[in-house]
Amino acid sequence: MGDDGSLAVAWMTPRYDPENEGSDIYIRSFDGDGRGLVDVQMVNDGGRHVNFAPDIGITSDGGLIVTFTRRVLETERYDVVVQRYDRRGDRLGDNTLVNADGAVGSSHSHSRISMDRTGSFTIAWLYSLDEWHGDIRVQRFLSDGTRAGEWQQANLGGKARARAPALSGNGEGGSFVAWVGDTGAIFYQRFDREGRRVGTETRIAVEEAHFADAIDVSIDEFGHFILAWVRGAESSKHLYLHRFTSGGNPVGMAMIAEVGSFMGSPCVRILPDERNLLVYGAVPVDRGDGVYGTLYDCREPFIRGDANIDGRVNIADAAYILGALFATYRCWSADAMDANDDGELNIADPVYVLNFLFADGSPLPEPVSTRGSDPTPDDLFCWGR
Ligand SMILES: [Ca+2]
Ligand SMILES: [Ca+2]
Ligand SMILES: [Ca+2]
Repeated sequence: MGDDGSLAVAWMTPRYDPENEGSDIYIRSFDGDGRGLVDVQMVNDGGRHVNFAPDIGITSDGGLIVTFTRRVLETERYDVVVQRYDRRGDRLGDNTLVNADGAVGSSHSHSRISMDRTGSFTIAWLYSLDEWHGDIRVQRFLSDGTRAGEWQQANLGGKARARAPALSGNGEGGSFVAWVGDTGAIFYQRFDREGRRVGTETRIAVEEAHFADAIDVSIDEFGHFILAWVRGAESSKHLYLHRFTSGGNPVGMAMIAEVGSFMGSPCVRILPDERNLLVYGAVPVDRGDGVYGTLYDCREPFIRGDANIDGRVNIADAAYILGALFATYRCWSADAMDANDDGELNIADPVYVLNFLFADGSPLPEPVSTRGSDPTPDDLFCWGR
């Protein structure tokens, strides 16, 4: 997505042609009102290649940058490729290799892209020597498509079996790379706009964040981030969402966003205005296969004190606020939990609810009878407490 609400999509299509094996990458883009900008067009050059796993970014001036994996059928070589477009959808240069080297037997694949406001961009991908050795590499590019310095290795494990790279940028050139490490845990590493490490490689200390098949991440301008990941057995996949502070501390509990027999790679985005978008391909329980999207909006109407958002205020809400303050309950609505509407979440809020319910205490501040918005805007947001 672009900052102006524009949307660009890239996808893979098999060729279904025995004379011309392989698959191709296509793109299309839309403006903020859903009108077409760039018509459908093929990104990859011809040839007996299987092109797959595309990712796409929108530059600040409306251009598109597409990255994908190219498997050459003759040699079984895997490379990561990038293609740039201007805002009209005209190609800027040709398909260009992202990985500088490509030794026989090694492979570069599963690239992800993040953009920043200056037009430069970052690509992270998986470099694997064999099925036991995988590294996550990161390369920054300037807006004209030239490399900015050397590639970096995100995981410090050396010959560890890292996989499933995910990437998000902070808009200023800094990037946030996440991956699944050889212990099955999810790790991340931040880089600054010069490609230098910021802090150290960090393990996500959440029990559910283990043995993920696919992950995605989105950071905001403050460095807070949301992680989405898929895990589970063959027949039952769970798609999790979890918020973290800029320091990497989990906020609330891991939320199960979907359960199903198939769960494709998730795509999560922190949008402006306290909203978060999750898109995923899935075969959910009780629903048909398809691509699903959910918008989580922290400005949603709420009832004061109704922390578990079941439409009623009772003792369960006091307990839920305590659970959110001192345990790992998910924060559904910070404003609902701010029972005394003083703009802070603390022990005074469940006490306020209990006094209201059982001790003839002060009435709850609006909105109370029907869901509404906060009449006293504050800095409360699901991120923090
Ligand atoms: Ca309730
Ligand atoms: Ca309060
Ligand atoms: Ca308020």
